[in-house]
Amino acid sequence: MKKVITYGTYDLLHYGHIKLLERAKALGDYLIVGVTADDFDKTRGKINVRQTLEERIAAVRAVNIADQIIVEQYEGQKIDDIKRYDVDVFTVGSDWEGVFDYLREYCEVIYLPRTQGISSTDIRSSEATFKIGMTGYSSFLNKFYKESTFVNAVDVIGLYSKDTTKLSKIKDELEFITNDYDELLENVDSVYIHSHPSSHYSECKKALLNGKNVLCESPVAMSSEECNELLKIAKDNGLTFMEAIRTAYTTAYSRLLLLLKSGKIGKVVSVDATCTSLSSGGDGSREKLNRWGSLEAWGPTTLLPVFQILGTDYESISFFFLKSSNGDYDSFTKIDFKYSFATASIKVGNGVKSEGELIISGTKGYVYVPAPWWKMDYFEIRYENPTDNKRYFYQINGEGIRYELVEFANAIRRGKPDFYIDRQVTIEISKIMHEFYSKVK
Ligand code: C2G
Repeated sequence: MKKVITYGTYDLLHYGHIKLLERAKALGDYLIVGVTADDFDKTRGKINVRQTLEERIAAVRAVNIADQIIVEQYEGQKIDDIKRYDVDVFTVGSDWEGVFDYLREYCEVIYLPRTQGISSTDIRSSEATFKIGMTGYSSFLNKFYKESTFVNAVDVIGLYSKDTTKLSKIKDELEFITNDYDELLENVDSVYIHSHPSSHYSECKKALLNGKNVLCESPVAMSSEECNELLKIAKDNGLTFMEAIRTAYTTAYSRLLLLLKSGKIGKVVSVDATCTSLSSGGDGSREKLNRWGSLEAWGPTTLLPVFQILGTDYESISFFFLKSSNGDYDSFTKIDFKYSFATASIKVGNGVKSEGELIISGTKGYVYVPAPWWKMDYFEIRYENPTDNKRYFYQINGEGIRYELVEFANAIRRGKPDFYIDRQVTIEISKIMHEFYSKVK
């Protein structure tokens, strides 16, 4: 029996895929199809895959050409599979011409002509593309715009800003720039808000009341009342309202949460998160409009693991903060939480430097995430006996912004909130902002 193997993502299965499978089958008597796992696709840069692995396997199975379906999970697996299944022929479309010649050492390699005129990318791009307008002035928007070019379903076309001095990189890329928020809203269907935190609530509210989907940097509001109001407007109008803490959308961070919930380090008794920089938030300029307090700049990022791991039912909270030399904002803040079963501490600085690590302590071991943990691609689970230590690595591109945008587009398309950040966490972050800044200001 002549065995043939081929691999693919097979997203949104189309006739180009089917013709490939038919010709692959005709090369022998038994066809094995390797469908790529979600993580594997993300690792190799395919972040726009619309369907889950289960859906893609079901679609391949439904066309009844494959004799066996396996999952491709890691780099180099093809060699293992060819040996494991005693394969005679590896085949793939001609768009991969030459890439798999190294497999000739193990089996025959045949590249089949790719079917012209159809691709999953074309299908995805032909569907709704969301027109996004950005708000803000930080140089971070240059990065956000660049990241958006990797995401099929979104077009960042406009910017509302009162100060574009730091945005020269994207001025020529955008269809329009305006200092009139109404004009921005008239020309887009979604907004990404990265203005000063004190403007988030008003900008979110206006966008939502104008029927726009909103992706807003955290904190989305500076009080739980304002936050609840925004959530209600979004719900009542069937709009997507998503909090942009990009850490939440990285593979490493979401896998870390799953490992913790599965008891890998026993009961979590402490979460310690530190984020500092010397000029984060509004480009570090100090005039009133742009200066960001340490908690405004880094609070949401550090509070995310605290609330997602320990919950929001802490018994007590205490603040320590230092003001900047000119006295008008918090340059360093430490917040301690006491739970009935655990403790947590965040340290944030804007104008203060420290080691930006995340340490999660447990009754069986602990998690160590090195700086800059908030754009993690690597973490360790450490135990009493170092030989039991485990290391995890998940490729990340662009700090997680593109994955956040993919989830935003998916949430709009699905018509229901993303499941990465629980609404209670969003509300609690806004509440902490109010409690803290009513003390500081
Ligand atoms: N294909 C084709 N014609 C098209 C589109 C795709 O012949 N119009 C072929 C591809 O060449 C590939 C298979 O269909 O052999 C699946 O394509 P994709 O789902 O796009 O996955 P891809 O990542 O290209 O698969 O490691 C090998 C890769 O996984 C190959």
